[in-house]
Amino acid sequence: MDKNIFKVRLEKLKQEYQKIIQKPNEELFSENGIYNRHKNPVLTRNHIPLHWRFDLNQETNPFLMERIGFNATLNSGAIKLNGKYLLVVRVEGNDRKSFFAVAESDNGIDGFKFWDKPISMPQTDNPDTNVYDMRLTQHDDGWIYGVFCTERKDPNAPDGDTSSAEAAAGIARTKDLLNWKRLPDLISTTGQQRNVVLFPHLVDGKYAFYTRPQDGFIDTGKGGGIGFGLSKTMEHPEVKEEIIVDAKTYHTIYEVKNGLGPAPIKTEKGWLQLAHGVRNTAAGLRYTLYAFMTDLDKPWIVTHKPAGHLIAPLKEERIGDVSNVVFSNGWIADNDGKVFIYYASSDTRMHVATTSIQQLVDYCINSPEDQLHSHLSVQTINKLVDENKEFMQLLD
Ligand code: M1P
Repeated sequence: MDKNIFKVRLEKLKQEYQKIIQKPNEELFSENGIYNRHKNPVLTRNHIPLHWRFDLNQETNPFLMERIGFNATLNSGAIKLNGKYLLVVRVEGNDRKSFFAVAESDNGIDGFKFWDKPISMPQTDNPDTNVYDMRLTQHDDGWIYGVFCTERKDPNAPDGDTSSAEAAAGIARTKDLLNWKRLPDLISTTGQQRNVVLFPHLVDGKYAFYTRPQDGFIDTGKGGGIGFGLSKTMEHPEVKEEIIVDAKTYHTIYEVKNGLGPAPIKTEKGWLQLAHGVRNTAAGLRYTLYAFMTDLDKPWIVTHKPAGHLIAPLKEERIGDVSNVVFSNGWIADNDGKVFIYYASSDTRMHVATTSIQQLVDYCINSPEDQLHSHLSVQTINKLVDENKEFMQLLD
């Protein structure tokens, strides 16, 4: 055995890791003028710290082999705290278990580095098998809430069915993303829940949740749509009634299902909302992101909703563990109105797109709605063509 193998590998691994976390990012030209993608992913599995992966003791690991492997860094909650851009990342191990870990950057577009250890999430009486997709909400009550999906084996699965699962909304709160207090899972009467998001203000003196009721683990069945319901407390969270804010709809990008992304951003003109929509294709489910606005005082009423997707998987984003997917559960609005949209591609890696509140509001208010029929789409295009007649010389 080459005695130097440990030393040589250590140097190489350190160099590669530094290259990854120091790689500068670059804003790309925006064809649509709504947001700018950035050249490099902000987080990949290569950003996982070496001390999470390798036993660094030469005596017990003479080949410096990876002892714990990581598969993906995806669907991340986001928040700005003490001037730092923080992502609560869904990290997935090679063992398929996901968990949460915080990654921090000074500027929000590059230099993301994981904190020393992943989050040790306290358990309820019914331990989570898997947890993922945390939405962060800085609530008026002073707590930062993390609402996430907790998944457990379906207790009613027939013998031999080792796949059926139940999804519910797990809840924990913190002040610093380091110390978390677990609260009971959200009780709702509408089946399984994923993509649950806490609204930052009380509504009628109650905590308000965006929900996504569904009959099964994958299929929404008769359920589906982005829902909204109220709970008297967070200590015993229970939504007794859910109204549908944004329903899944035939022949749209959210025909099969949809779900809210991050907690909404407040603007003078209403709440900016980001969601994912899912449709079925011969190549499998296609996940895209869309934006809409809800009323300032009644955040369960949609006021503006452009047709189609805002962000769809493009180029290398289209390929990964679950291909043809973009998913977002985190964005950050800076005080100057700049917005950082954090999105994962194909359940594999994290990206950022930057824009502004002004641009997103303009997009939501002034982009045409989906008229749900091809001939009406053509009418909409032709209206723009006619209105553009007097400006056509601009294209010469
Ligand atoms: O694989 C795509 C996404 O599938 C699920 O989304 P939804 O809840 O809408 O079905 C989630 O498991 C999500 O994590 C994943 O990115």
